[in-house]
Amino acid sequence: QHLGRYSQADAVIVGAGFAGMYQLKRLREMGLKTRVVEAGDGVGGTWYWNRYPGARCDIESLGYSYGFDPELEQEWSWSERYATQPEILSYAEHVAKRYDLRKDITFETRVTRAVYDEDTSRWTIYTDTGEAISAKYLIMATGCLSVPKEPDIEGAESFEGPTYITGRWPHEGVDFTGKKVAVIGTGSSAIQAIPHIAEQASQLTVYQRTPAYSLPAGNRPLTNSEVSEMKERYRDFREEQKYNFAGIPRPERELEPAAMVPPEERQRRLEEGWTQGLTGLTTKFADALADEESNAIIADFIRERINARVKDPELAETLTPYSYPFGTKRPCLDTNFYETFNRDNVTLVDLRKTPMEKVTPKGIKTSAGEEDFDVIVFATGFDAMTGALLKVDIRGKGGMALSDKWANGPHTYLGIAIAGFPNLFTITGPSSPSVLSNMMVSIEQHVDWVSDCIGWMRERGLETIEPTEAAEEEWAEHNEAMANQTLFPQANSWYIGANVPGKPRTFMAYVAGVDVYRIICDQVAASGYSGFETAKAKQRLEA
Ligand code: NA7
Repeated sequence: QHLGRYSQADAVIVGAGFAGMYQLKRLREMGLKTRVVEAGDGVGGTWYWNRYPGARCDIESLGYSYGFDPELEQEWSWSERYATQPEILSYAEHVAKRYDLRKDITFETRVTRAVYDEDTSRWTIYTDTGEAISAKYLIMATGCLSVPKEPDIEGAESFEGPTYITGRWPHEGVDFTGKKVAVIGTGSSAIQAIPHIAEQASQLTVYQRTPAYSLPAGNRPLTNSEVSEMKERYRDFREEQKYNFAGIPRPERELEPAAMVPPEERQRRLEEGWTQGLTGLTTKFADALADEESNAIIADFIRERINARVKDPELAETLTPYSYPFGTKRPCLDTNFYETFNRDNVTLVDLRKTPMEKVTPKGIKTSAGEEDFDVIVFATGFDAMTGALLKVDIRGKGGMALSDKWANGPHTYLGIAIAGFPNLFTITGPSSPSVLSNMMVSIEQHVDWVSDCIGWMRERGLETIEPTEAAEEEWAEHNEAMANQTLFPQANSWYIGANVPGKPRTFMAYVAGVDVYRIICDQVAASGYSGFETAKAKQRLEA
């Protein structure tokens, strides 16, 4: 029995990041009474929480924005090739204001539990502020990389000085001046933060377990003419984004496998790809992420360049990745990451050679000994894809817990819906291609698809929709088969759950591309939502 506040809505959306905000706009326009519940005290999701120094988007700013409103894209101007976290956050705030979204968002409130009632075909959504909301639709817009991984290092709690997690950075910032700082991790977040921390700290020690493949971002201010040219062709560009493999239309993907490309042309393409951002190099050969030899051509090219950026050859070698193919862990873009190790106040600890033993009250102990620090920064990543969904105790038909259903890994249909959990939708859920793409493109595609599905149900007086077990099984098999055609399963990545101790290992992203995926989703809708079962409101019609 719930004794707190009780309210009703047509739809509840969890999360006010870019997914939740657009979903709210769509459902409200369709006439649904919609409530968004958000843990933070502002909108922006990822860009609200990740305020560490140097935080920036790795997708070019002109493409990392909503495409749903031609007026919005005309009135907003990005200032740099890659936008900083503060600029993206102010874009999110601008959007919230422009469409008056805040009035339907409840901030500083966390959804703890959501229970489906088969008799009423409704969800009851419970919050940590004691509210229960009854809703027909529950939409999880909780993000793919939103729950930081719990520090999985012995003694992490025992450190006496301040500790910070990149994904939960204090809003007031952190002053490292004169401090002896440790950073644990060398993923995207660490690679962005380290050059900034090194400039302030008296001494910085970086603990590296697996070296990353990082390319120079080549960030720079955008010129007025670049911005206005994009504004002139934005409508075409949005279409290109939709029907592109990663939602990143430039550079276009080359069609030949590396073996068919003569050496000189290979070299030319590699030099070109080097400056073209996240997808620059993987688009240069059709089989870059599928063939070991093709991939090795790219990996060797990057290794040489990493070596050229670090003065001490031994240090350069320690920073160079060998243990997994390029692109099978998320590649990084950096500004002065490798050069930072040329500074006198920066030290690298190779945890492969001297493994981490524990965090102590004074510092960090590896097999080589203990070092004292004033501050420790955990840049240790996220419980990706499933973390935020499983943090909420979601109960479907027959009281089934989502955590039980997913005990051996997440199964969904299209990454959008889950058998046994009617009228629950997951924006960019597991086994959708989202994390391998420009998130904005994937978010809009999912939100549009879910909104259209709800609209279709309403037109037909349908009360519930859920995927069949068979459709879900088939999608899982298709996903696995596609992933196994690539090199992705070779890396211990967060795509596969390998970064969280004890997490089931299954490849959690659809690798065939957002373009192919969009076509599949559209076909499912056009065929009357094949793979889904729907039901009318029987009891109420009979009554
Ligand atoms: P990532 O990419 O998961 O990076 C986390 C880093 O922390 C990575 O280098 C890990 O090494 C390291 N790590 C994690 N746990 C430990 C422990 N226990 N000991 C030592 N080192 C550890 O997270 P980010 O936040 O950088 O980036 C996440 C995504 O955000 C990124 O992919 C983009 O999509 C944006 P490992 O590789 O596991 O050996």
